[in-house]
Amino acid sequence: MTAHKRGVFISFEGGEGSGKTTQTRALVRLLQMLDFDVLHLREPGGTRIGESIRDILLDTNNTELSPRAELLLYEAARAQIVDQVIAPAIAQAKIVICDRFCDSTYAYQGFGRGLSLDAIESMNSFATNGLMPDRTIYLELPPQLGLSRATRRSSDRIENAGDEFHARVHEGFMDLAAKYPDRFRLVHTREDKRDTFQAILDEILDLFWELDAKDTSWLAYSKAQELFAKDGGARDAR
Ligand code: Z5A
Repeated sequence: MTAHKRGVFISFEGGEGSGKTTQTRALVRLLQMLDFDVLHLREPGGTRIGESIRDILLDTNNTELSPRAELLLYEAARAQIVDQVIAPAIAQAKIVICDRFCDSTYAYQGFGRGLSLDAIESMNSFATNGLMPDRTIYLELPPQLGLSRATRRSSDRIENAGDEFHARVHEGFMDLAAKYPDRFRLVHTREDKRDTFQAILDEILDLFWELDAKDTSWLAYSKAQELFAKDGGARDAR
């Protein structure tokens, strides 16, 4: 394994169909090829309890779920994954790649559902125990385009929330990009998945310099080409 002293936590955010799954899989695979100890997680989920909460949250039958109950369920799943998986992994100097984290709550429950942003920020901080990603990659894509990609498969409760809801969510993410420019990096989703991947690598390289990982050859564009050439992407490590 590549030696480093502390873990790195990177989250991915974006609307539906923005390519988070595609890009996180490729990144995890690249880091594994370079011998890093990597965990690939998703929110809500990533633990047995979190996956049960996920089922409740995404179940299209749960139309009566109130916005505040929805918020509390996302935060409960988050507290569980932080305590059970993320905090111990960071302490063991692992690399954690998480598909969504508390910024999704700010955008979906705050801007989307209209719940108090102050309340959400303090609940996020309670659920995470103050553990925030070192870097967040926001894959920006116009909501309509992302939804049309995502709903090619069967859609879930949040995807069904309507165009105006998803436009507000997009606005929420843009608000975060303006508020936290150091952590929250906007990457425009390109037509070519490999170009998007390269843009992501450009936004996270400095984190690996800090780990004393001297071999930066992994940034070579040819590596990204190679990754996407195999199986059209990378295997699911979650
Ligand atoms: N949620 C919330 O409300 N509050 C919270 O606090 C949290 C979450 C944490 C979780 O759903 C839901 O919970 C989510 C937010 C809400 N809302 N919804 N719905 P999820 O985890 O099941 O789904 P998702 O996070 O929205 O992801 P997704 O729909 O699966 O999409 P994705 O992972 O971003 O994209 P993808 O699967 O990689 O790509 C989608 C398709 O596009 C696929 O066919 C790809 O091959 C294709 N693709 C990818 N990149 C490209 C490019 N560059 N060009 C063309 N086509 C592409």
